[in-house]
Amino acid sequence: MLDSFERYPLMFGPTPIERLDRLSAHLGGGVTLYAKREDCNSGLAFGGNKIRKLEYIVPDALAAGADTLVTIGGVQSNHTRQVAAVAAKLGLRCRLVQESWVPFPDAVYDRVGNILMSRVLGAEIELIDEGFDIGIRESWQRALDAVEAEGGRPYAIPAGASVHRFGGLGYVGFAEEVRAQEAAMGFTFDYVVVCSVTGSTQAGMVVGFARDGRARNVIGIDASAAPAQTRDQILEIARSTATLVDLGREITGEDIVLLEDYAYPAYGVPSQETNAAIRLSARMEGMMTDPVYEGKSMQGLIDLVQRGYFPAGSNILYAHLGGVPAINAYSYLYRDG
Ligand code: 5PA
Repeated sequence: MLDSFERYPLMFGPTPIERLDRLSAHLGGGVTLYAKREDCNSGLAFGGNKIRKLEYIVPDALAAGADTLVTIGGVQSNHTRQVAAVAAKLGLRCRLVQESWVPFPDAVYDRVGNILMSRVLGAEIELIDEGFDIGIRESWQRALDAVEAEGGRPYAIPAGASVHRFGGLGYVGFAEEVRAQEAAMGFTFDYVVVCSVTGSTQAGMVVGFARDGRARNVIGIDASAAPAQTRDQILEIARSTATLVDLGREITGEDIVLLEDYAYPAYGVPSQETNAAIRLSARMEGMMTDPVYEGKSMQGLIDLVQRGYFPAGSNILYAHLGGVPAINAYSYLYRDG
């Protein structure tokens, strides 16, 4: 589906799929859980899902003759950290707009984790006091204009590398990679569980798995706490990506499954149940997840298994999209483990 698109390799290669035996058994053994370790996909500042997306965006930035990548996220954005690492690797400059998307009071929230790494990676960072919004932001537009005014050639990467015409391609590639791994392993996954906020991860998967009739087997877990906007954005990106890759059929609202029950109390703020899920997957599998994204999709996965959402015997693939560096900004919550 992707042969006609240029890809700039930034990952180690296909990401490993790991069986989660202890967690599966702990949850009753009725289904088998696996994790696809997108969190270990690259040597670029701990990697994560944006690296896979950026493989299809970087060729366009290079072709445009850009000298500065400009993007936006929250203070503890994983996306901005990954863009900073990619810029460093390519020898480009990086300008990050980091907004106050998360109402979290940890004293060193803007000093540790992702933002610490982005600073070390050499990005120029502007902190802006604006609340959560995955849409196109004025602050980002101003940063693009500022780079131009300084004589630079900015390349615009929207929040989460999502609303970019190539933003969905990386996770179409994920589905193709999973299909190849399924062929080698001799079985297919019945469900894929994925965390959604800006939408192109799930959108790409929906398009990629639509090819063999599995669009609705991609179970999105909303972590935005603004699910209507996230759902619209997933659908919009999936539709345009389907056209781009010549899927041969339209994507409709029916193809998008987004569960809204786990994002509470707010974007970037974990509930007690999210923290319990983070501890459980850590203690069962040695697999770390974070309080903003993967802890919430892990909570969703655990809850859905416990509620019997998946038929007995299902093989379920949890897409681990990265994000663990942010846990450092929540140190007080985990002071006793
Ligand atoms: C992010 C996003 P999408 O934005 O493609 O829906 O992916 C959600 C997601 N897991 C899931 C992790 C670890 C993520 O980092 N992060 C954003 C960021 O700024 O880091 C785009 C919001």
